[in-house]
Amino acid sequence: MSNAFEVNFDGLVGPTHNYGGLSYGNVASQSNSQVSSSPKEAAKQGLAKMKALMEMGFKQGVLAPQERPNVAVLRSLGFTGSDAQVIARAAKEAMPLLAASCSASSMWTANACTVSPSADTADRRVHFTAANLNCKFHRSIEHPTTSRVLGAMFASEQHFAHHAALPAVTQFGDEGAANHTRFCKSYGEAGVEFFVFGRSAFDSRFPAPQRYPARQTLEASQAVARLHGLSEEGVVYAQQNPSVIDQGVFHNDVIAVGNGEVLFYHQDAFLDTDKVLAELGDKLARQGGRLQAVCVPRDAVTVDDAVRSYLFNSQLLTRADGSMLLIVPEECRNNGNVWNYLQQLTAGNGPIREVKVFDLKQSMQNGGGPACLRLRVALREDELEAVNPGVIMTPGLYDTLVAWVDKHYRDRLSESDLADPQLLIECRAALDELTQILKLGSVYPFQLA
Ligand code: SUG
Repeated sequence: MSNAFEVNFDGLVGPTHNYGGLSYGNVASQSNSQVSSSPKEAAKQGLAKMKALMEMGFKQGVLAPQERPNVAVLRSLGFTGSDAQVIARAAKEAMPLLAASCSASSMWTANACTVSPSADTADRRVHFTAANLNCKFHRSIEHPTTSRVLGAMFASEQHFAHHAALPAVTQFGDEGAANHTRFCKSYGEAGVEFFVFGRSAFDSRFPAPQRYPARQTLEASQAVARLHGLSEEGVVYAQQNPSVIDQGVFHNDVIAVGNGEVLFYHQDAFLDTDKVLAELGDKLARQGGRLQAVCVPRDAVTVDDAVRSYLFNSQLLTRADGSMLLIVPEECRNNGNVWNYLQQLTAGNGPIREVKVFDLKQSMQNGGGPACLRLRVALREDELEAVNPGVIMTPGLYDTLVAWVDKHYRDRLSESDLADPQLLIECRAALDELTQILKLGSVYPFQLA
């Protein structure tokens, strides 16, 4: 069997990064609404994480941002005239729509799609299903461009299969890899894909949250598993605890993270935890693996601590010696309970041996931590060779992207700046250059018109 790796494709933060207060149920997004942002700093914080992981020896890629403001969406909502007139009218008559059409939310690439590695799928290709993200308007407009960008990155039909987003109705609400974790003995072997959903669309026996929306449905997860040709023995479905959704856990990756044979999770993350762990353990054992469940007790870290610090929105990475490293946001160091817990965790004999801290404040203020910013794709060596090499991070690409950000990004952006017609011109110039840097071809609406 050829070697296999996990490659993290991080979202490059787009030039319109701002705090629009667009995500009801996401505490950070709601509480930072209208704060002024720094797109330049945001993009550089993300790039610094990519560079650091690359330098540690992990395989790292980059996923391009989207065209914003999304003038085509504003036109579809009835705004007419030149591009500048469309933006001016939306700013005057419907600021929330302009804000949504400007969101740089595609940076959180854990929500771009769900990925199943070839070892798990019936046709032995890597499968991608773009997420419809239809719980939030500003995110529901991402998937057409996401599909084009993924197609340009993973173009080989021999190795990669792409599925369009599920029907855009609430019954099939799908948030991609943020609610999907793959467990395996090693990346190249068949594993168990763990789908966590917030509610069922058709079966009222599953309790729903009372306060905030459950974005992912069971039916969406099941459809993705079918599209990818996953076997029943290779899939486990689990319901997220509705009470944690009501406390601000809008995706499973805000309360649990897994990698290899390890599940790192909060005591309150799931409903029927014992049953879930038993099924996961059994199925992984049948694939030759041994589940190691690391439970964080609520007495040590509360759900509120988890939501504020994003402890679980960390990247759990396997180092060359087989031990694991946790990449956490700085907010974890600022929370006493979480930081104490992490000291104990790494001092013990468990699989997680080291913690590294990153400053991702610009993204964190919108509820996006280290894990939100990356899409994990497990690839065999020959599959990695079939990926568009333009999107694989290298020291040279890092330098080029930093210079590109310096040239095109603003230092500050506030809500009133979104109405500036010059912003659209700046963004298109930046993205046109980016598609050449990353060798993506034409993927944006303004390039296809
Ligand atoms: O969908 N925030 C994103 C954060 C996504 C985090 N992703 C994962 N957990 N994988 C969301 O709620 C806020 C945008 C704003 O308010 O301007 C936003 O879309």
